[in-house]
Amino acid sequence: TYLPFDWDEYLRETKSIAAPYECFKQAVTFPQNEFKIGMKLEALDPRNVTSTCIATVVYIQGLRLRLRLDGSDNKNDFWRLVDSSEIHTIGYCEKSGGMLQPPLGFRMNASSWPMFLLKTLNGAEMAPSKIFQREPPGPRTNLFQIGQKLEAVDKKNPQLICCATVGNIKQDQIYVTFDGWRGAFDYWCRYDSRDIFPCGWCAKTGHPLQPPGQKNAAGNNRFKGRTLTVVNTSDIQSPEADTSAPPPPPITVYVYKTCTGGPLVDVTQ
Ligand code: MLY
Repeated sequence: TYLPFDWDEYLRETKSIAAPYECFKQAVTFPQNEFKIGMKLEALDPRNVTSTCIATVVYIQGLRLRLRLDGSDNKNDFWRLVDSSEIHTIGYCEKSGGMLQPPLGFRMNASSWPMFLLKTLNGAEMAPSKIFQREPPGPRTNLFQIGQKLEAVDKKNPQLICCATVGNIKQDQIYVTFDGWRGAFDYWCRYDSRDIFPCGWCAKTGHPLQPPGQKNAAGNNRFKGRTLTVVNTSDIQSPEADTSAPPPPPITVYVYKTCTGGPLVDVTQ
């Protein structure tokens, strides 16, 4: 069974507060997710947002859909909420005077697109319009404050939603920092991004939440100490050590913040 992350305990431990619900462009009453794997719909090509393409639902997680553009490869899947404004029922594009486009990186010759389109839609299960949800309105201004906690999509691993903190604010942008990670995944986004959620959103919508990582600078991690890596275990010698044996693999040790380490400990790790 899946134990949801204990936000209350974590907020207490880190002496921090959760960003209030009003900060987010997310539904207050949760819509149902009635999409099914295999259903087809229209989606904007995330790599070329002026194009509307055919997409297939390849996976479902809580209120999110994992989508793959028809005619594209499986390396460019992306995720959308069931109440995203970027997905529509098939026929929507044409009704609004547009034309379905091949995805960026279409596997075949562009001239085969019309035939490909016919074939991909022939006999397909099209997502019915009643299961698409209206996008929530969202706040009119940036209400976030530095230090507030939230849940955020890791854009480099977009299947993951993780514990995060507002690290900075600039006009209508917030800087999302991932708790317990060193900064490689952090990003700026608009306050009304659909990739950020209030604490507890994952648990309530049936989506897994990644707990904080264990590599930590700011002390906002449940282990309270820094994570340090022993960099050179071969320097650890006892009189009876067998010098011909291969060195043991590196290990991770948890050290209290007050500990300054020693020559074997690389505090920059
Ligand atoms: N194992 C991968 C994924 C890291 C995910 C980081 N997120 C949760 C902020 C890596 O180390 O690159």
